[in-house]
Amino acid sequence: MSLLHAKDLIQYEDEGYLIMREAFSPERVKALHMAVISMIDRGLEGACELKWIDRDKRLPARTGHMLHPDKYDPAWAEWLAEDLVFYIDALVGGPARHSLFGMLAGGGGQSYRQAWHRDIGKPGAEDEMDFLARFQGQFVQFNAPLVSGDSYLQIVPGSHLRVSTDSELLTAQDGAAAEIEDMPDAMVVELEPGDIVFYNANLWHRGFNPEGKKRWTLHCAFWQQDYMVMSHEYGQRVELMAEGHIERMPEKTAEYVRRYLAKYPEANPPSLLDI
Ligand SMILES: O=C(O)CCC(=O)C(=O)O
Ligand SMILES: [Fe+2]
Repeated sequence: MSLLHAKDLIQYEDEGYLIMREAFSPERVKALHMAVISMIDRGLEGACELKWIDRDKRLPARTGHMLHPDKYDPAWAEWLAEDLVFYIDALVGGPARHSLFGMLAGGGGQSYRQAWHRDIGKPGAEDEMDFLARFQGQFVQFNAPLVSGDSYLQIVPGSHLRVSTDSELLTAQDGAAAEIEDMPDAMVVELEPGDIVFYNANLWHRGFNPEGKKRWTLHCAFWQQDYMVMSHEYGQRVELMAEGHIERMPEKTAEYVRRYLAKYPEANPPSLLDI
């Protein structure tokens, strides 16, 4: 596991992303890869519900909630406890909580072209800058690929801390038709298994795999522990509290899940735009 230096934290703060190369051991990558294969096996048997790009070719579509009992694998939880918590807590400046744990998946030639977006930001709104500043350092998400040649995430470095430019707004309007050349200062994030990119989801960014190449990229999000569970991450309580489930997790992963449950509103979860 690589150490995190002050310069890495500054890079994350200023540029809104941090790439750590060879952050995880080959054994870790293998364990995660095997866990995806096992999840696909369970999906084919009907033991968990997966959406498919092509079932016969064992190509799952984007998958969420992989810490829920049906998709759970000790490999996910051990990775979180042993390798990731260290980075996540450092990047949100203190203890974090679980939010989302899943996998971006592609393959079979199925084109995947997202529009340029900020996940939370309010592009073009009058209070855009205040809104972005409110979230700075409070949450983090990451992409960690398990298949080589992962170059599907595109970002505009540094765009998380300033209002959107006219050309960003115009390019976003083009939706899936926009090309990378249309977005000023865009950068392709190139990763290999063992690497990880942490990023602020308010950067201008998109996923782009127009040729539908095989992609398995673990994709997870975490919030600083005091944040109330919001509508986009709501609805996981029953599954996470299944009998004996948290108890079988390594302690640090269990803590992340317990902190999610501790901030679970009984009703009416706030939307990201309300907080
Ligand atoms: O495909 C990716 O790497 C990015 C996905 C994304 O930005 C999203 O679903 O909001
Ligand atoms: Fe996004």
